[in-house]
Amino acid sequence: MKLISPLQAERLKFSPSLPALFQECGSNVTISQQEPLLPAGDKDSIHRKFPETYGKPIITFKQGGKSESQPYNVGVIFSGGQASGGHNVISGLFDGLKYLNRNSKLYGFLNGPCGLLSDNYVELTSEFIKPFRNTGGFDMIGSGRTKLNNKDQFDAVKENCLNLNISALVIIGGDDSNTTAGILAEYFLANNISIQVVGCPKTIDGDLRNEWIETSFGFDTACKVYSELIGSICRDAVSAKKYWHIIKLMGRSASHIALECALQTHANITIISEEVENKKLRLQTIIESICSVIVNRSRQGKNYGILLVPEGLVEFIPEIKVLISELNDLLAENSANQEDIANAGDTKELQKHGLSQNSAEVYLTLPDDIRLQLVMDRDSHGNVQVSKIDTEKLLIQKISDHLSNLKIEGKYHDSFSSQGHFFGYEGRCVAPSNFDANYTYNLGYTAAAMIRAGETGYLSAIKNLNLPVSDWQPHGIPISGMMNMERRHGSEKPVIQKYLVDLNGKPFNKFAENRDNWAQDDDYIFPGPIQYFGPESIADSCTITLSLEKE
Ligand code: FBP
Repeated sequence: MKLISPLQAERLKFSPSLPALFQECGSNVTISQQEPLLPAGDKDSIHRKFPETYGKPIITFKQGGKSESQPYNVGVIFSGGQASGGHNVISGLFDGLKYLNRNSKLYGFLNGPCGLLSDNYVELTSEFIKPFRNTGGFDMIGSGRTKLNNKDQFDAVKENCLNLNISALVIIGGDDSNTTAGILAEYFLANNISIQVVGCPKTIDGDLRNEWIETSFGFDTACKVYSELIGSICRDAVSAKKYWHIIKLMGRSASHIALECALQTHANITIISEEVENKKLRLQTIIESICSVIVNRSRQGKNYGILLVPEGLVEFIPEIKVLISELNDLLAENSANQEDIANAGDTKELQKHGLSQNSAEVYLTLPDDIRLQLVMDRDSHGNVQVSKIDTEKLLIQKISDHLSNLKIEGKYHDSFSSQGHFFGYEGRCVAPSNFDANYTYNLGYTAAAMIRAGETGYLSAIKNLNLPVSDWQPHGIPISGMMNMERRHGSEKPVIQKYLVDLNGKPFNKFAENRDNWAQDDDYIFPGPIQYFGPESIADSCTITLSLEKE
């Protein structure tokens, strides 16, 4: 038998809690239809793209009849980056389907959407799933980032599902993957293919969220892991009193993770990309405001501190955003060559290769390795891989330069010593917190209930997540109702709108009210590691973001 740690062994025994409704009748529920959910904008365009699923109602559940339901054959995939709790979505889905009929079958397609295309699958039996219950990671069936976006792919999915008599597909993914779930549901309905499609909201980034989806799974666990690490670094900083720690936190676009970690730890400075964009703060302005905190703290004898930086920052700094967009266009159209731009030594030469004068000047102010990352690290569409840019190193370099100038001017008298960190992958596959373990299990269980109800083009969701699990309310949200039109790769596409930090929202306000104090005082909080056992107030807590938003 494979050796597992004592914690793993205890964690396997964890039995996720169920909301009152599922406790009473399992997944054998019927639905009550609520108001139709229409998209907030672009109604006509979205109606044209989703004639079959447009205007579907939000659904809630009530006790079903006693009769045993038919057996279901269901397929499931993970799509995109890992997020703690994925295995419990599958466990909940499996248990929900077996509750409906013990002859139901669940097939896991391997390594994400590409497994659906290549018919690469495994049957998920009770024995197969058992060792993965309450564990982190997506290794039960793997994940991937292949995009399903054309008719040939949709037909391959249909073929491979029908060969296994699969009548429902569950897609566990973020905003893009659930957009695909909506498009696939529409395609199947329009072509009389009887395969239901149900999505589940996953991403540590916390940006698949709206009025109906209170949070995406994995956000809770990831923030708890990062906050533990940040708390430990705060303690080290205040003990050693010699370093500024510049910590980049995962979250490709939105700054929810950075904001939550700031609320959990009271780090001295946290940059929120959405505020940078809103106030049109240039890189130099950001650097000057960071340095003013460093100088003030140094005057109080505190030549140390912690700065949190969201991973996606550079794309929100106005002049860098323009530069990235120009580079994307030039390199995607192949009208410029990566090496030519990388080797260009002055603005004239850069302009010759297609950059505007402003962007050429901005480009030349960046450190060499950042320039190379901007030009050479491209994704398959030719776009800059923003998540691979060493933003923490960029800031360290710029802060050092500015402080040296202040020193020459006699305004700063210390020496700046820094440590750069990136917290990302270490937070995505940890054994899910109790919150995520319960949430994900119930998302899977709700997906089974939605399959039982015969619904398609829906996202599995749960309301009242700040309350005890018994008060949680499972429901289904029509994906077409969450769409808006966005320009992607040169044309207007329907996509689920990404939720960025709301600068009028309670979590940001709480941060904004306190940040001046956190900058000057050592008001650090040390959340410590995730607790799986012990007092509910510790082991079952949800994020500060969620509790403030639901206040
Ligand atoms: P998803 O949106 O697919 O869940 O992924 C989010 C994320 O973890 C980002 O925070 C990060 O920028 C990115 O994935 C990293 O991607 P990769 O795993 O491909 O390196």
